[in-house]
Order: sequence, then C-alpha cells, then structure tokens
Amino acid sequence: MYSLKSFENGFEYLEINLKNISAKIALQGAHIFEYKRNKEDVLWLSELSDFELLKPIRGGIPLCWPRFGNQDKSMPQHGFARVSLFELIEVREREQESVKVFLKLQDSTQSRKIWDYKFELLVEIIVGETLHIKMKTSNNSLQECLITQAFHSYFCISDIKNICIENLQNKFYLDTLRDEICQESSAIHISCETDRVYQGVEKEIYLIDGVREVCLKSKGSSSLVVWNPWREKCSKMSAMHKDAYKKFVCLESANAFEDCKFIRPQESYTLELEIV
Ligand code: TA6
Repeated sequence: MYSLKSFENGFEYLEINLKNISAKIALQGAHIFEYKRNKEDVLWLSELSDFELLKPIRGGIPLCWPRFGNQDKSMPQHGFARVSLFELIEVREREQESVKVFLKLQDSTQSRKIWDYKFELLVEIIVGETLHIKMKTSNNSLQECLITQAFHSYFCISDIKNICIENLQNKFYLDTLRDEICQESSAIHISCETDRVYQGVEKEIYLIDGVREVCLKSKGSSSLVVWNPWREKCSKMSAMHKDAYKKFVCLESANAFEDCKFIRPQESYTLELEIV
C-alpha cells in the first residue's frame, strides 16, 4: 500500500496505492505532488517541475509556512517549509481504505537564522477517498510568534475557461494585482491574471469544471487565495509550460493578511484542509 522511493538524484518520496486512490508525498516540504482518484488527477503537477532539494515543486500542494507570500523579505517567498526536509515519523495503514502519514519539521541552526523561533511543524496527511491535511504549528519559544500560512493547492482542470468557483459570493477580497479591496458579486470565472485573497471565508468552496466538482473544506482558516497567472505571467514563471495556465487553478486555504495567527509560547495552531 505504501513504499518509500527516490528519484535518481536521491530525492525521496512516499508512494501510496490503494484500490482506486494513489498519491505521492515528497519528504521535502511534506509536499503532496500527486493525488489521483480512479486514475484521474485531482492535483495539477507541472511536467517541468524540479524534484531537487531546495527547489520548490511546481504543483500539488506546496505548504507555505511560516509565511504566505513575499511581504517578509527576510524569508524566501512562501516561507522555508516547502524547501525543507521533513522527518517521516509514521505511516498508518487502514485496510484498503486510507493511509495516514505523519511528517515533522523542527527548528535548526539554519532555520533560526531566518526565523528565530523554536518550533515543531507537524503535518498529518490522510490519503483516502478524500485528501485530508493538517498542519500544526507548536511554538516552543519563550516569545509569541506570528505566522501566515497556506495550502497552496494546484487543481487540475479541463480548461481555465470551463471552470467556476462557488461560495465566495459577497466576500471581500484583496486584489493583489491592483492593491484594491473589492467585493465578489457572483460565482468566479477566470479570464485574465487573477491573484485575490478573500477574507471572512467560513463555508466550503466548490470548484466546478463541467460535471466535475471538487469541494474544499477547511478549518482554522478564514482566508482563501484564488490564483491563476494567465498567459503573460505564466510564460515568465519557473518550471511552467507557457500554456500551463489553461490547465490549473490555485485555490489556497490560508491564514493570510488579516487572517494571520499569533501563537503564544508553548501553544499551537492547526490549519486543516479536506479535499472532497
Ligand atoms: O498564491 C499566489 C502567489 O502568491 C502568486 O502571487 C504567485 O507568486 C504564486 O503564489 C506562485 O508563487 P511561487 O513562489 O510558488 O512561484
């Protein structure tokens, strides 16, 4: 049902195969880079993605932590977790139904140079008919820490022109391209570069692609990012074909901007996502 594998360059990942479900999880970044249901990809992965230490994988679900975005110049964009090697703690099989994987990242001399906190980041992934991820930050420092974070999920779609995103009606969002606060009026269709951070998001979000529907249920998050680079930005992005923008949309359950989290010493905070 599961095996630890590596690419020729030694890049390690866990491969999970159940009856109608399969997944691949890189130890770097605790990064789910493949999740299939009935042999259909739910997550999008660039054919040009790197699988090299210290290079983020392009696609799947990058874990943005302890920062989302690039406002904090002391840190790589989207933080350092996605380019850090996690320890594989335990894998629990439950018949042919599901496999639960526990991975852990702790502070190090390198991490403390970038972010001077003692921490433990525990990632729990349940691969089954749904994909369930929990990211638990424990602050083992003597001072309070601030985190912003996100499951930066890339979803496979038939074509960007065919999809709509439901349940964000009336929500306010930051249009990061125009640096403007706007209010969503209806279901979202994408026809240009889109980079929006919705706030006050409590309910599940639906990605509708023809007859296909993916539902995102999150806990511990009230912000959701909707991103598609569209043609021009896509052509400038690393590890992406120039037409890749047509085949994915990012819906990112987050704690971003005003939804940031302060964690007191010896306390923890968990961000959860279930992809149904
Ligand atoms: O979540 C949207 C975003 O912040 C975009 O602005 C774009 O930068 C995207 O993430 C990809 O970032 P990456 O560092 O993975 O290339």
